[in-house]
Amino acid sequence: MASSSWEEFFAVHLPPPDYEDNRSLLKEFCERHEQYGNKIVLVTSGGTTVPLEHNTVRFVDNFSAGTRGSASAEYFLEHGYAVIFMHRQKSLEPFTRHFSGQKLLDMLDIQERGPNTTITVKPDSVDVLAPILLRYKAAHAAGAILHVSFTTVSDYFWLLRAACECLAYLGPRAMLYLAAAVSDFYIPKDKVPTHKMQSASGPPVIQLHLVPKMLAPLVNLWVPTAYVVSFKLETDENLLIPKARLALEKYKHKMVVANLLQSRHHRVILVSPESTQELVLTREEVHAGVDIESAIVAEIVRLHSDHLSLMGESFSPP
Ligand code: PAZ
Repeated sequence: MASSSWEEFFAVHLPPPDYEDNRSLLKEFCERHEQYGNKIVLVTSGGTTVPLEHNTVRFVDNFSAGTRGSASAEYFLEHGYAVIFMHRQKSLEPFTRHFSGQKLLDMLDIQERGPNTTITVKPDSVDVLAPILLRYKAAHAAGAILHVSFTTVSDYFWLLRAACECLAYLGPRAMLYLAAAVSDFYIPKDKVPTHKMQSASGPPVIQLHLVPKMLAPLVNLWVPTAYVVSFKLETDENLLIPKARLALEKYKHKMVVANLLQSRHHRVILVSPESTQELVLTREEVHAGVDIESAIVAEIVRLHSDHLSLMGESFSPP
C-alpha cells in the first residue's frame, strides 16, 4: 500500500463545496471567543467515508456513531469551553443525541380539536426534556457552540486544517479533542471511477492506499502551542497501550485516550507522557446511564488548566 505526503494529499484532493462557508464560520467563532479570552475545544466526532465512485453510490465506512464526541461536547460546554463540534453528517450531535429514534415523538401528546391542534410534552417527560432543553438553549444563546460537518476523509482533513488555522491564534487556550474515527486508508482521486461501478464489468479490484498521518503537521505546524488530545482505538488489548505510547513519542502531543472497541463506553485509559490513568464505570453507573465522557472531560479539563497555569503568559499569537 503506497502512502502520500500530507502536502500531496491536499494538492490532489479538492476542498469540499461548503469549505469557504465553513472557514468563515470558524474564523468568526474563533475571533469572537479569542476576544473574550475563552478557551475553545475542537471536538471531532463520528466516522469518515472513503467513496468508491466520484458520483458516490457506494463507500467504505466505519462503525462510529459519534456517541463519544457528542457527549463530550456537552461536558466541555458545562466546563465553560466554547466548542467547535466537527462531526460526520447525520451522526449524533450534542443534546439531540438524547432523543434518537422515536424517543422525542414518544414524549409528545397531540390533541386535535377542530382547527386547533395542540402539541404538549407528556407530564412524565418534562423532567427528562427540561434540563436538556435548558442547556441546549443556553449554549446556543451564548453562541458557545459551532457545528460543522464532514462526510469523506478528504472533507475531514480540509475542515480540520481550516479549524487549526483559526485556533492557532488562541495558543494554549485551544484544545483539540480528536475523537473521530478517521480512515487510515483511502483511494486516490485518480483511481476512483466517475460513475457507479457496474457488476457487468466483473468483480472490482480496489486498492486502498495509506492516508498520510495528519497528526504530524497538526502538532508541529498548524497548532504548535495548542493542547492536543488524540484517541486510539484497538480491538486487541495487547496493542492498546504500546500503540498509544508510540503515538505520543512520535507526535509529541499531550495525551492519547486509548479505548477498545468492545468496552469503549465504560472503560478508557488516559495515556500521557507522564502517566497512565484508567477510567472505568461501575456496573451501577452503566445501568444508571452515566456517560464515561463526563469523567474523561473532567480530567482533561483539569490537566489543560494545569498546563495553562504552567505556561503563564508566555504565548504570543502567530
Ligand atoms: O463514536 P463512538 O462513540 O461509537 O466511538 C468513539 C471512538 C471509538 C471512535 C473514539 O473513542 C476513538 O477511539 N476514536 C479514534 C479512533 C481511531 O483510532 O482512529
